[in-house]
Amino acid sequence: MTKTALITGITGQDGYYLSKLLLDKGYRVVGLVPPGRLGSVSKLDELADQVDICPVALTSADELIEAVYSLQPTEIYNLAAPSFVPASWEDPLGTLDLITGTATRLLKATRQLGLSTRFYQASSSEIFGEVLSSPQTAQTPFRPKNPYGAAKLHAHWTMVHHRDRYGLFACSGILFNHESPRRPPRFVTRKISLAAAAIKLGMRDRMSIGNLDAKRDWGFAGDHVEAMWRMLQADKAEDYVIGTGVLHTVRDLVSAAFDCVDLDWQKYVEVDSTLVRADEHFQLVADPTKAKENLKWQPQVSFEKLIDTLVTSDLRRLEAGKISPTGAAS
Ligand code: F7E
Repeated sequence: MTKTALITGITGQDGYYLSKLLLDKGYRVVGLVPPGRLGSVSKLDELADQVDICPVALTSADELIEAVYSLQPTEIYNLAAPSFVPASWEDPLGTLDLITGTATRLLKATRQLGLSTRFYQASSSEIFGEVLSSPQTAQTPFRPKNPYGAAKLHAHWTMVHHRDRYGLFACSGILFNHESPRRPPRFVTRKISLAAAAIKLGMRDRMSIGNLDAKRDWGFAGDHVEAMWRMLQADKAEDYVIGTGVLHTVRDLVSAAFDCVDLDWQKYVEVDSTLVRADEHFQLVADPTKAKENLKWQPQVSFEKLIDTLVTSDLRRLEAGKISPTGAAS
């Protein structure tokens, strides 16, 4: 029988890669998209015609119950979230409602309908926040430092409570940074790859950056969505941290990107102190041992290959006039 996967946040980066993976595996893929955002379905490019779209207000418990009941999904992937961390300070309540509210409403719908649907909650390394030890596992204490991390943590606990109390097959993937050419350019990887490509092509002459010493565990989004799917195929519902286990600085990232276009980054990059985030001295890096052992999951794309893919993609899109040198689609 054909499996049905229901995805919130389908038009984002992870929604694209997850849809592709599930379609390749023969799933029927259904995206729950708020009626006011149906235009964003075109972001799925060639997949837009292969998935079904169900217009649903994620803020409406009734609409979600109706959608889950009529679709009877085998699996639900709850990916919807405003994902740019600094923006969560501007709208903490909206962030909380979209992240925690959607998770809670979907979990409640699954539980009330008594379905055997397996549930994936997209969690984030931001729930670890100000860590006291590195690397992090699913047992590391959570000390989020921003409204985004706090909302993701609330959604995580809500999922755990539903699993413990009602026996739902539900789990969290605590994902570290994962990137691709589909990442919007306000995130640091695409910001840098786009600038390196635009400067190489003579379309820009400078780039401003925040903290060059900030460190992250950067992987490829296509690898990380594979882990989401594997979590829902396991015998037991458990939470996993998903990351490469390798830390790099933003300076490494800048240097790797400019190396790809044979430019000396120090001539083009300037630090803008207004872009430096407060309190970012901690090291968020995954210990993916459990995912490797239980799920046989391994990241396939190295940091260097990832950066090369981003820069090459931005060079091509700029040359083809598909994006502007500062990032907006044209
Ligand atoms: O920042 C530093 C910045 O904005 C990465 C989201 O997917 O991953 C993502 O969140 C690092 C930070 O992503 C600039 O301070 C320096 O240390 O690309 P980002 P993020 O905030 O880590 C987590 C796991 C999520 O869950 C989120 O949804 O880079 N950084 N200079 C800068 N970052 C930006 N954006 N711009 C700069 O100029």
